[in-house]
Amino acid sequence: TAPRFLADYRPADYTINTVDLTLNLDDTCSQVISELTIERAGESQQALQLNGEHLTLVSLVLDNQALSKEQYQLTDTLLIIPASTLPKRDKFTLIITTEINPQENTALEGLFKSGDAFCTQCEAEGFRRISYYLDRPDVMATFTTKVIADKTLYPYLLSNGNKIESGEIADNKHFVTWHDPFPKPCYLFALVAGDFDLLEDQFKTASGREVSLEIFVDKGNLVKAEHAMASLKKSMTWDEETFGLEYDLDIYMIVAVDFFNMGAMENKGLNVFNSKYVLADSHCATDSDYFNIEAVIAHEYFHNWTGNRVTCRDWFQLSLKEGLTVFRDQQFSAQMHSSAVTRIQNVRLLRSQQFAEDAGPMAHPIRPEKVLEMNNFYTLTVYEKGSEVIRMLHTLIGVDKFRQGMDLYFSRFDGMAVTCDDFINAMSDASGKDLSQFKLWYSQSGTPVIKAQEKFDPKTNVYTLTLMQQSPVTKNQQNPQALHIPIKIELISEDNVEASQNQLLELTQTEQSWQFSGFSSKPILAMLADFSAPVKLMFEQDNTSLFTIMKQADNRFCRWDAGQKLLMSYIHQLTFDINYTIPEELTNAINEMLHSGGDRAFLAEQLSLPSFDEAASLIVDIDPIALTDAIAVLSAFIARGTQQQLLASYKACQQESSKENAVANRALKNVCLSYLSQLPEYQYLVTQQYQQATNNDDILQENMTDSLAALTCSSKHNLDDLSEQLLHFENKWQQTTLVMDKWFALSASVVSEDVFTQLEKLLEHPQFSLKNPNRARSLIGAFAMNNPKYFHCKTGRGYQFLAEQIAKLNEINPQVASRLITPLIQFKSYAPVHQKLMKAELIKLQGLTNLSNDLKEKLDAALL
Ligand code: BAL
Ligand code: ZN
Repeated sequence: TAPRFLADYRPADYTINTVDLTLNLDDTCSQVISELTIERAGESQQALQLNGEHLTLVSLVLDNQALSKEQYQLTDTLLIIPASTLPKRDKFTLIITTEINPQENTALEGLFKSGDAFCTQCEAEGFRRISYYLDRPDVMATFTTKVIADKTLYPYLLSNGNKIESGEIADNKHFVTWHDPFPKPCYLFALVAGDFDLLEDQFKTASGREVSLEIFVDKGNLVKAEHAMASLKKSMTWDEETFGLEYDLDIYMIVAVDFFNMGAMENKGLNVFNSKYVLADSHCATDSDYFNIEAVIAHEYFHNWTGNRVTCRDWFQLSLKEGLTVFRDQQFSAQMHSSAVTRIQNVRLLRSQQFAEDAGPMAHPIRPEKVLEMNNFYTLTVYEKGSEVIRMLHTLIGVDKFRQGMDLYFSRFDGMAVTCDDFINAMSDASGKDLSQFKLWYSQSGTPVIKAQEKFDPKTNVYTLTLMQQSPVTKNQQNPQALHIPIKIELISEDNVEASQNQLLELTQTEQSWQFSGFSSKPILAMLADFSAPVKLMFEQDNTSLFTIMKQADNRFCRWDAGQKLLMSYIHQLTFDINYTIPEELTNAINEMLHSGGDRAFLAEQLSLPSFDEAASLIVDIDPIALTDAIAVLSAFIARGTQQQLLASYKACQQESSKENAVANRALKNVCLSYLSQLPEYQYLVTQQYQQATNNDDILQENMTDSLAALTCSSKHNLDDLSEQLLHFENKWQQTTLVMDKWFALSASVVSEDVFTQLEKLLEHPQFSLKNPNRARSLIGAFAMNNPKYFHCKTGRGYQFLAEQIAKLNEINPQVASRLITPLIQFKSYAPVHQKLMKAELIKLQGLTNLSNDLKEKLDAALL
């Protein structure tokens, strides 16, 4: 297959107005009858070319006439009906009957079996595995779907829209017919059939309409759906209050399934979710699971307007709906929780993963220009950087104008498939702001670097700040232009707090200066308040200034960031010289922070060291072993120098019983534990916490966050109790799939040479299967992402293990294989010995027979 280009977009020659689907479900041979009303939109000599893959065509009927094989052509990917076969009329009907094999569909695109249930995943291009269709988002049709299946095995038959008919038929079968009144692209089609427990609730919209809310989960899991239901109702209220957006159907359904490539999918009225983002109770889910469930429920709900009511013209525009919807879910989470902590976590993800992607071989603008496999572009760049771009817009025009822009966007484009430019134009028209330069964020890739220089003239008391910007030059981007970048700064006046200033600077040129007065001495600059732009900052600041920012900046993000910068500078030093003497001013400052207390969730973030990936994204020619050692040495230094305070904080958090602060208390407590667990004299705390949280006589005291935190300490430091704890945990949770995922991840993250023997055993574990994406990710992904010391070990064994699993997954599930290859294709960031070993594995993979497009695209880019 050849790549597709944004520049080649042209509207479809035909549109489809209505789709009448009948699906007769069977494990190995489901029959799909699709009756389409089609209308010619282009020239009459154009053939009708419908996409279709892995389908068995049974029959084709055009305007009531069966077509013979001579009247059409079939390829592996297309059904072509030439103009000579088509009627001269502009409108005609086509009835296509196909057969598919859901059981064999391990790629989990189209119709597949997840355990005992049937379900679908059509975004981006999965509908073509269900029936021949114009599988592109700008073809929008009204769907009526009749689902037929065995009534004992599949009591629930679900699809999009409202239920209009149901009944029983011969052979113990029944059917339900659904009608979705909103025209939609086929990527939003969904079908689920199975036997579930159902959690029901109601929501009354602002205009007074009653909506039924239904969450379907595996039998026995009803209680675990309550948090998801509460999150859904919060999301519905938030979107009404924040953007005036109401839900539009009479029913909103969510189904949780165990086999799913993505986190969740926003199909109209029938979201299908990875069970990981639905099921929770405090015994089996951590605080971050709770947070993520709420965020993903919100994200999919928000898509009903940003994605479904207004959708994408073509897949290059994916960030139109994803960047915007991530921004919306981030704003929602920030309001539901601590805004500073939420923002810090957004930024951690961006800096650790998206910056690496943007510096690697698959770097692409948030609106890509060339795509071989669309599934490869559900990326951190399109989602997270895409959200940062929307956030910058929000910063530049302000909250009120942003809302007016959203209103205008919906009034212009409701029911349409549009482009990123359409969105920006609505924002520009509503706000009066010229956003023409801002649009470059959509077409340039790479993380821009901002250099800052400052000057203070003691004679005039004028402070001058000069900013320079440079976006990366790459093979695909020879001549990047200056971007329009909002830079929020804070100038801290140490001697006169009144004189401190907060400013929003609009950097639009390659180099630009601003002058500020009103200071009696040089102010201290805190850059990028709230992380106002997704950029890398090059600005040398001495430790004294960083300590001042940590203590005095208004903006909590700046306080946190100054601390991280300081910690990063020590990590950097230690990578060159592991015996570098870390100054005690660091432990003094941490002792002081712990002593003075304050917001514990924020303190937990301040105390958390930059992760391996965050640190790696700031280093060139990474020596991964030196980097893991440097982080470990810094961590142990902090532990030794602050142990009394850590212990006091640990105990204070443990004793605090207030339910409101429980999450923040656990966050701080577990950061303290992770430091203390490095010192032998405190390792009893890990044992104690594990016991209390996992093996308590009072089951109400058991808590997964605490249990997992203790186990993580054991696994990270390979403590004596580790194997006993892992065995206990495994026995306790063997029936609970999502917790077993955590067990596999922990087992793969053990920092010990023995991990390779363990990995082989884990692959043979009766509960392990590469066919389940969560399982594959929990073992292979956790090893490659969370165990840098052994993934990057000098023998190359870690790289080899990953490549071997990817080779197997290439046959089973190319999407999962393609996600997991990420750390290997970023080989150019590493020191030459590692590069060589990683590259050798990539070359082997490139030689696979049956290499999927998903892997091919990434391997070709990496090895170019
Ligand atoms: N549209 C794919 C899943 C998501 O972003 O919500
Ligand atoms: Zn999304």
